[in-house]
Amino acid sequence: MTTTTHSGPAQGHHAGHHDAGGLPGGLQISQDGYTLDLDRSIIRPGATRLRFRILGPDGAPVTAYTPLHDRDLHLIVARRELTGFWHVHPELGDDGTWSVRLDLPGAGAYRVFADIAPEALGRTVTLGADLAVSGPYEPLPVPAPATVDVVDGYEVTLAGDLVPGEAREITLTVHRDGAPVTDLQPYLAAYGHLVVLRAGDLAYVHVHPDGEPGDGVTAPGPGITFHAAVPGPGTYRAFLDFKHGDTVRTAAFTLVAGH
Ligand SMILES: [Cu+2]
Repeated sequence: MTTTTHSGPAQGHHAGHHDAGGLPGGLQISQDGYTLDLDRSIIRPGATRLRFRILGPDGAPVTAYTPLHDRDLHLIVARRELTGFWHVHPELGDDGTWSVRLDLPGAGAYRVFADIAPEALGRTVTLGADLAVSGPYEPLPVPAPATVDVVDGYEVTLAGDLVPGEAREITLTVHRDGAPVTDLQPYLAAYGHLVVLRAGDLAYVHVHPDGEPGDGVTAPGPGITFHAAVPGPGTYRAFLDFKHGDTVRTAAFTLVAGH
């Protein structure tokens, strides 16, 4: 999934695996009758409020959703070069308008993903739309392949390979000051959320967490295990959200699948 990879009642029915064309999720602004309708597709750098609606097959804003990992909608924003990533949870107004505060730091090309399970659809769909932040900017290369990232003093290591067309186990291990972190906090019903995006077209790869807090077998670190299936060869960027010390942090990795 999602996933962030989102479980819940719709788990196992994530978009990207089941649509007729076999397309990965996130590539389309409109899919399965549902459309991501951004209020604005060009914004200025800095703090702003992004508003959007999910339009249903009848053209009306959707207000009934099945929660995925405790939320009705997960919004992912990424720079197209995959050098920036935000995972936020907008609020739904009575009129079907979602709204969220965003603080995108600089000009550039961004992609917005809405991960949802409309109640009437009965499964997950990931819609994607372009968002431009105005101003001059210099495109950057996708970060080089790396399986270790350090964020705020946490060293996160990724083990596992991505193989096109196969569900593979990926384990992320969290250390701090050289010691394994064994008291990760649940965040949205999991010890970690992993979103994997393909460089070049930003295909959104669904990732399923292996186990969840309170199931009696899943330890709160240092390892967090996922199953990921990438749709083809290419370069992928994986973003892990994890919570410790009451703060959610994101570690990022670049992986090459196949060939
Ligand atoms: Cu989320």
